[in-house]
Amino acid sequence: MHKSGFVNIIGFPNVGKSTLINSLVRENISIITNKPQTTRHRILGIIDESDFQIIFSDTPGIILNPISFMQRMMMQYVEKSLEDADIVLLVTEIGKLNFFKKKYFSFILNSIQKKNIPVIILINKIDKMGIKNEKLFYDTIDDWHEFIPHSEILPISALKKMNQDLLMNKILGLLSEHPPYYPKGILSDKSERFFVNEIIREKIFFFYKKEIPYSVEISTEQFQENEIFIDIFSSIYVERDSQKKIIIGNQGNSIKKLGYFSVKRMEDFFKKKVYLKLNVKVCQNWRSNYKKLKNFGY
Ligand SMILES: Nc1nc2c(ncn2[C@@H]2O[C@H](COP(=O)(O)OP(=O)(O)OP(=O)(O)O)[C@@H](O)[C@H]2O)c(=O)[nH]1
Ligand SMILES: [Mg+2]
Repeated sequence: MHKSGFVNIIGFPNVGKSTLINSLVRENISIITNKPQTTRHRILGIIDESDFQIIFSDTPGIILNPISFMQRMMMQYVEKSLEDADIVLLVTEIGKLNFFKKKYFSFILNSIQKKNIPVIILINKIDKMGIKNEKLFYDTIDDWHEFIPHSEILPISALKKMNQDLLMNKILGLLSEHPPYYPKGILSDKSERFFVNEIIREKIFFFYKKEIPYSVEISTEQFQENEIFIDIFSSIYVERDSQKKIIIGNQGNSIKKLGYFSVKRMEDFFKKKVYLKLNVKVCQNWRSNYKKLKNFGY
């Protein structure tokens, strides 16, 4: 008997969806930052054993009022992942369910429940729980039970891998018999260039402030690999000339630092020496330009 299925992770921004997928597949396939709206794509992370294959999906955090074209595309990934899920993992944090959250969750859950897709509600970041918010934690669980009676609720810590075995057992219990959807041994659906782009973007989130990380998109024009090293050429697109100056920094110091730390992370990820050339280009209003977004792989 072989089990297989799509387990799709959804939730509001910054709740720990990417941390969870990385922890479940035991590889850093999705970038993590402490800022909201880090993930912009749907990223598959696949694990398999001889008797099962689970295809997890990380998705962008739910934006209630998407403004730019990019945000709308991001929300399309969320919608799509609600359509093809065999199981939904709804990630949330400790906190009361206010009117707006309830309204939006009802909307999502209606569509899932109509299709009889099982949902597991994951209350994440319980490692942060102290005596002070213990009451809030129990209130949160009560809120969810009241909101969705008989729902499956599991407190977890994606960061500390708390209750991960329990979660895996629940998932395996819910999965149906099915041959593998993907050849065994494939970690993700994304290309090497995608991971390069994401690593650079992660470092930009880390080193640059305010709107810069949100105004940036990366395109890797060259990825040439041989036995010993990988030669990479990537362009950083920003929306304005002033942002280009900030990315480069005084005497190129900022971009040098960005390059240095990106290479370190890439060498760790690809397990090979990396040579990286970075280039900064201005592409006005790319976030609201459908054609440009398509070129960027949205
Ligand atoms: N203490 C604690 N922090 C966590 C946990 N899971 C995630 N975080 C932190 O929460 C922040 C957001 O994590 P992400 O995994 O990027 O969150 P996300 O839901 O993917 O965010 P978006 O991609 O923006 O929607 C990071 O600073 C993580 O380190 C957890 O279990 N415990
Ligand atoms: Mg994320």
